[in-house]
Amino acid sequence: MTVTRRKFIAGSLAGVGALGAGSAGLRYVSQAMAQPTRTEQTRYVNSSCNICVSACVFRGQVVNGVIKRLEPEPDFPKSRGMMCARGNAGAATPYDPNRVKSPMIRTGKRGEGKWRKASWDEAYRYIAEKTNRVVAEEGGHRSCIAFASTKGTFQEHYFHQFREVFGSPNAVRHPTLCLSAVIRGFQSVFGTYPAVDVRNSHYLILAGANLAEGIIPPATIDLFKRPIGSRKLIYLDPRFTKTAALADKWLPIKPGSDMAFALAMMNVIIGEGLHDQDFIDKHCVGFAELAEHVRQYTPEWAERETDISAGDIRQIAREFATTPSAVFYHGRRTTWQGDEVQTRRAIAMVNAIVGAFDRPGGLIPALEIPLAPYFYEPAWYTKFRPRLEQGDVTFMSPGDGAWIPWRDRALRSDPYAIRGLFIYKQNVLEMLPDRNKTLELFAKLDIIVCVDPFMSGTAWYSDVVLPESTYLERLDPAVALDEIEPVVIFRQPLIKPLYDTKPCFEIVSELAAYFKDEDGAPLSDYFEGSVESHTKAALADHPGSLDKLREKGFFSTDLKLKFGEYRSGKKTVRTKTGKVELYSEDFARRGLEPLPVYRRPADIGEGKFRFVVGRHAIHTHSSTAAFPDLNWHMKENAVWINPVSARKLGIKTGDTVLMKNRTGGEVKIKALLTEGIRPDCLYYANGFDSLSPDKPLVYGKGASQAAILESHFESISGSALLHETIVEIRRA
Ligand SMILES: Nc1nc2c(c(=O)[nH]1)N[C@H]1C(S)=C(S)[C@@H](COP(=O)(O)OP(=O)(O)OC[C@H]3O[C@@H](n4cnc5c(=O)[nH]c(N)nc54)[C@H](O)[C@@H]3O)O[C@H]1N2
Ligand SMILES: Nc1nc2c(c(=O)[nH]1)N[C@H]1C(S)=C(S)[C@@H](COP(=O)(O)OP(=O)(O)OC[C@H]3O[C@@H](n4cnc5c(=O)[nH]c(N)nc54)[C@H](O)[C@@H]3O)O[C@H]1N2
Ligand code: SF4
Ligand SMILES: [Mo]
Repeated sequence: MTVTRRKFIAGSLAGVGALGAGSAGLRYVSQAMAQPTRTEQTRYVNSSCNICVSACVFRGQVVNGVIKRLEPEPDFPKSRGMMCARGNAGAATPYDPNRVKSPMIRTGKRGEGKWRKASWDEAYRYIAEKTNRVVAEEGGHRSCIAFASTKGTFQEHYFHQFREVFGSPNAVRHPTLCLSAVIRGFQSVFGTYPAVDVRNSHYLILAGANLAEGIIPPATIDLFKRPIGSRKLIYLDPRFTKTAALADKWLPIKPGSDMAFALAMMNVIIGEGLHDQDFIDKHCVGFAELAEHVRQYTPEWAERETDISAGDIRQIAREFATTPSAVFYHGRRTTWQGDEVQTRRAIAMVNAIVGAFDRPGGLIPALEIPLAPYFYEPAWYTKFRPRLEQGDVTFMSPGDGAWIPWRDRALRSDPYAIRGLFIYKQNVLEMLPDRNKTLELFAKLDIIVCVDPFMSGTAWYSDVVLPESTYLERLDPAVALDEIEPVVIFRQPLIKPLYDTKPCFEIVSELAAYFKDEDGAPLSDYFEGSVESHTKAALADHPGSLDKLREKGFFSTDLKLKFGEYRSGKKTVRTKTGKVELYSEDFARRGLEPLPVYRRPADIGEGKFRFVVGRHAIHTHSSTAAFPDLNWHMKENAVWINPVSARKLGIKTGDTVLMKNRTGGEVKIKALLTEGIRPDCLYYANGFDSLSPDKPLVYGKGASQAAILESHFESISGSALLHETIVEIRRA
C-alpha cells in the first residue's frame, strides 16, 4: 500500500496571508466601552470561553496588557448575553501561580512529584525516543500508542490529526463518558440528536437534565426566561437541584426507572387516544407495534417502578399530549444505567407520538453554517490493527472509542498491548470511574504524555507535561456550532502567551518532526500552514466573516431555522426509512430489542445506597474547583444524605464518614444531611481531592468521585455508567 501524504485543501489556502498574528484582533476597541485614561491603555477583545464546552462568546477587557474582566457579548445568540460564574473566573487562568510554566520531564517515580524543567526540543526528543522504542518492540505497530482527549477546544482537532498521521486507531475521546447514549437513542428514532426549542415550549419535562446547574446555553438561559406560571416545568431527579427549585413539580424518581415513566406516559397517551394521529400517519413507522407494546406498561405498574404516583403520571401524560408546544427534553450526560440507549429511545418516542417535532417548542434538527474543510487527507500504514475494543460495542464511533471497555482490554493487553498514552485536555485519572483501575493502567504504560496548562492529577502521574497556552493567549480556528440559531466562532488572544507555553497546533506539528511515516518522511509534512491560514481557509466561502469574527467573536449568516420543513416534505429525517422510527428494524437486525423493554435495576440491598453524580453550577468537572475565584464558594465537598437514612446510621451533618463501593473503592468525606435527596441515594460534587499537590486548594480536600465510582458500561453505545455504583457508608 502506498502512503499518501496529507495536504491541506490547496484551493482554499490559495492567497492566504497571515491573519495579523494576533495584532489586528487585539486592536479591536469598542468605542462604547473603552474609556482609557492617560495612564491606562484599555482595549476590548471578543473571543470565546473555554471553561466548558459551550464556548460562550465574551468581550474581554484588557488594561495595560492585563486581562481585567470578561463580560458577555450581548449579541451572541447562543448565550443570549449571559456569562456564567465559571466563565467570569476564567479571566484569572493565565495568571494562576500553579500553571505549568514550561515543559516538564519526570525524574522520580510516577506521582512522586519530582520533575525537571526541559526545553521543548528536549521534551520532544524524550517523547520520540521512548515512543519509537516501544513501537519497535511491538513490531512497528503504532496501535500500541493511544490518544485520549475531550472535544470542545478547537485545538483538539490538531491533536486528533496527530493521532491519525501517527497511525494509531486507538482514540479514546470523551463521548462515551458524556452523551453517546442519548445521541444513539435519538438518532435511531429521529436520525439526529436534535436541538430542543426550550424558549417556546409551554410544557417542559426534564428527567435528570439539571439545566440550572449543568449549564448549557441557550437551554439554560431559556429555562430561566420562561415566565413562571404560564409555562409548566416537570422535573424528575432523585435530588432536589436548582432546576427542581424552578419546577412546578419535582418528582424524586427512583434512579434507573425513567424508561418506565416514559413507557407509562405512552400507555396513557395512546390508550386515551391523545396521540397525534396525523403526524404519526405521515411521518412515523412502527406505531402499531409501539401501541401494542406499551399496553402492558400501565401507570399503576410504573408507580411501583418509579415511586411516581399513577395519578401524577396520568396527569402529566394528558397535559403533555394536549399542550401544543410540549417537549420532553432528551438529556445530555446520559452515562447513567444499564438501558441508557433504550431509555433515550423511549423518551424520543414520547415526543414523536404527540408530534413534538418540527414545531415551535419541540425538537428540531439543529443547523450548521458550512465551513470549508481545512484539514487533511488520511495517512495509510501497512501495519494496521483495528482499535482494541472494536467488537465490544454495537454502535462504535471509531474516532471516539469507548473508554470503559477500552481500558479493560488495555489492562489485559487484549488482543494486543498498549504501551503509551498521549493525553490532551482530559483528566483521565479524575474523570474516569474507578481511579484505581486507571492508575493500574498508568502503571503498565511505558510513556505517558499530558498536554494541559495545569498540573491536573493526570499530569501529575505523567512522564512529560507539555503546557498548552491558555485559551486567552492563543488563536483557535473557526468552528461552526450547530444550534437553533447557528453561529461560527473562534478564539483570538487577549494577551501574548505567558511563560514557555504553546498552542496545541505548534506542539503537535513540532513533535511530528521527530516521527516518520512508512515512507521515511517526517510527520511534520502533514502539518501545513498555521492556525491563521486554516482559519482563513475555513472561512473562504464567507467573505468578510473574518473581520466579523475579529470584531464580535462570532458571525451568523442568513441560514435560519424554519419550522415545518420536515412536515411539508421539504426535508427528510436522516433515518434509514426516512421516517421517524418508533419500531427499529435496524435494532432488530443487530439483535437488539426493536422497542424499549423495561428491566428493573438490580436491588441495591439492605442498608446500601446508590451513588449518583451531577453538576455544580460554579464548577466544571474536575478542572475549576481550584480556581481561587470559585473555590471560596465551596472549599470542600460533602456527601448528601437524607436525614431518615442518616439517623439510622447515627450520622450528623459535619461527621466524617467512610464510604465503600463493591470493588475496593473507598473515600472519607464529611456528611451533609438534606431532604434534597432520596433516602436510598448519596451524592457529592465533583472536582475535589485531586491527586495533584500542585492544586493546593483541592488537594486532600473532600473526596473524588472517580475514587468511589465503580466501572460499568453499556454495550449499545459503549457509554460508561456512572449511577451503577452501590456503596456502604458509616461514621469514620
Ligand atoms: N456548571 C456546569 N455546567 C456544565 C458542566 C459542568 O461541568 N459544570 N458540564 C457540561 C457537560 S460536559 C455536560 S455533559 C452537561 C451535563 O449536564 P446534565 O446532563 O444535567 O448532567 P448532570 O448534572 O451530571 O446530571 C443530571 C442529574 O441527573 C440526576 N439523576 C441521577 N440518576 C437519575 C435517574 O435515574 N433519573 C433521573 N431522572 N435523574 C437522575 C442527578 O441527580 C443529576 O442532578 O453539563 C454541561 N454544563
Ligand atoms: N466522576 C465523574 N466523571 C465524569 C463525569 C461526572 O459527572 N462525574 N462527567 C463526564 C462528562 S459528561 C464529561 S464531558 C467528562 C469530562 O472530562 P474531562 O474533559 O476530563 O473534564 P475536566 O475536568 O474538564 O478536565 C479537563 C482537563 O483539561 C484541562 N484543560 C483546560 N483547558 C485546557 C486547554 O485549553 N488545553 C488543554 N490542553 N487542556 C486544558 C484541565 O486543566 C483539565 O485537566 O467527564 C465524564 N466523567
Ligand atoms: S456556560 Fe459558562 S463556562 Fe461554559 S462556555 Fe459559557 S460562560 Fe464559559
Ligand atoms: Mo459532558
